[in-house]
Amino acid sequence: MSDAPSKPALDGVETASTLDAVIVGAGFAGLYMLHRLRGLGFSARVYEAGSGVGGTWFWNRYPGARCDVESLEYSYSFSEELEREWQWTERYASQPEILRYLNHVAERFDLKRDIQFETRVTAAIFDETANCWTIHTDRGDRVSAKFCIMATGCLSAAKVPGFKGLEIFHGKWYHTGHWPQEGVDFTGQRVGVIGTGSSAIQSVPIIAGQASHLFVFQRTPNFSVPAHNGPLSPEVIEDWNEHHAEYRHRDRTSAFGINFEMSTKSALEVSPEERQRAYEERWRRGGFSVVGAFADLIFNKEANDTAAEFVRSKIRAIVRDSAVAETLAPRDYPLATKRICVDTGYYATFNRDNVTLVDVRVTPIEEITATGLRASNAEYTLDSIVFATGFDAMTGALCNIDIRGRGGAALKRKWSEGPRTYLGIMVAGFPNLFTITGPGSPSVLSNMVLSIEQHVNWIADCLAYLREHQFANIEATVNAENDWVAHVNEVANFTLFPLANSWYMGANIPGKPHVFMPYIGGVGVYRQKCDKIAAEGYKGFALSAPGS
Ligand code: FAD
Ligand code: N01
Repeated sequence: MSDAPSKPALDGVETASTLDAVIVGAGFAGLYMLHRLRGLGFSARVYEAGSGVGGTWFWNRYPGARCDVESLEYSYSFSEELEREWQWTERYASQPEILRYLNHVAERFDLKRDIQFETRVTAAIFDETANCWTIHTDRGDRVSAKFCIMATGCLSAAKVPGFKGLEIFHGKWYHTGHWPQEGVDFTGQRVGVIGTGSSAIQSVPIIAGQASHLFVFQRTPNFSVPAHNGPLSPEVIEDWNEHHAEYRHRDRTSAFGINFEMSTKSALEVSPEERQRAYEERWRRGGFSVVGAFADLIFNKEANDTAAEFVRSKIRAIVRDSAVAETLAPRDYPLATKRICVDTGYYATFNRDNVTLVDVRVTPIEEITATGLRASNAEYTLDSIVFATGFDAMTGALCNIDIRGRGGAALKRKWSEGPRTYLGIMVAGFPNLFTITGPGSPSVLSNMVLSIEQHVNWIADCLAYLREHQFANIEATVNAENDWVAHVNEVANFTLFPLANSWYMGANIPGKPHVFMPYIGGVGVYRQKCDKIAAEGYKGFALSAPGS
């Protein structure tokens, strides 16, 4: 395969070069993909819109940002040396620590020399005659590559709602997913946070500690469980160092890619006392563990109601004002069918005198004004507005690129009624285009670093296979794609997930089709399927020789 290097383009200058692969994005996925391809002797270049590596952890610098999968698990497992030399300090690492880690990885494996920063890929066009992808960037690059690998992230297309009047606001406004690198000090300010998803739930307690007054504008309350974050003890670290191979294997074969002890009992088969004990014990442990308290919580509404009521009772116990507690208590969707949040002091923040919860279901936001925000019943004077309003998840970053496959067909058009993929890795009609953690894979329903490693390894092995067997192209067949989409839906409909208006369903973006996008069959089961398909000579994919 070609190893011709090419120079980065200057503004407005076009370069034409042929690489084996272009990778878009330099987060966890893009970095490891580059490392694997290099190891196999492929030439590859990464284009990254940001000015540094890290992806999610480069952009989301809002106060309180940290992972909610435990640090020891939310990290790469591909290098034993890396595993041994990096020491996490907290149960849930903060954004700065994860960003330091990713910079360490980039430097340790000498990745930055093949990454072109501050360069956004605008189009990727499949040239059927030359049998390659042409990638266009906003800096004028035009590069051809045999393979195009999208590592663009599932939660990277930040969404600011189209409120009337934002352009006339005299104060400052921010989106949590595009936080200024220099940080923001809200000391003494009147601040409005719009949204109550994970980003808000992490940032609200900290902003409340700085602001003179904080208004939290809530449309839908979220279920949140305590993180019980803290320093990692020497015993925990020692245990991990000794047993991580075993723990990583356990995670890879599990349902969600994390140490998630799942009870085998139904919530409905035990006594109320036993149920309460189980929930209390999980609440004490913290993190996602409450969802594993019983085997049927994500399948059976009645069972789920018992867990949801338990969390509501905790909210009532923490929040002193009973009306505020009731407003914070979710009722209209089952627990965990929107991503459950993991917090440090979120509900207790509403006991502070300088914090006001505004229910925008009752009093909708009408417009942003020069001095703040007008809801239907009141005007709020604000110095700063924080949009914690989420992302055009899973498909947003891909559809923001003009991706054209065979016959000039646009991916965005193909996905206009919901994403269609085979395994979440490839799309029929788009040969040699790969999507890491794409829709139709476990992706956002899992420990994403683990799912990223699985996809990257599968793609790297696939490219090596094609080279070894002298195939030029790989493409998902329409039949395989149809069967996979049907399977993804069938499994989702077995659960309570489709009952929530969540971003998993595309429900947070006006006009986006309501389709459950990730695959909930479990990461262990999914991995087996992917491995079997590869072992059977890439069943469901059409492989073709050069020129055929
Ligand atoms: P990203 O990290 O999103 O990186 C994608 C990169 O692609 C970005 O840098 C972006 O700039 C770049 N890009 C996109 N489009 C283009 C383009 N057209 N041209 C050039 N560059 C482009 N997951 C977990 O499993 N556990 C957690 O605890 C967890 N915490 C999270 C906390 C926050 C605040 C958020 C937002 C997400 C969290 N996630 C978590 C999900 C997280 O996104 C993944 O875990 C992981 O970081 C994704 O890595 P990635 O490389 O696939 O994508
Ligand atoms: O975004 P979200 P997020 N008017 O979409 C509200 C990961 N993550 O950035 O629910 C008023 O969850 C919206 O209301 P509603 C994690 O996977 C992880 O918080 O649509 N409100 C909702 O309350 C997470 O799930 C961590 O009714 C509006 C909020 O904004 C994902 O990223 C931390 C509105 C958006 O919540 C996204 O989380 C952060 C409008 N017009 C993120 N539009 C960890 O803890 C939207 N909202 C690891």
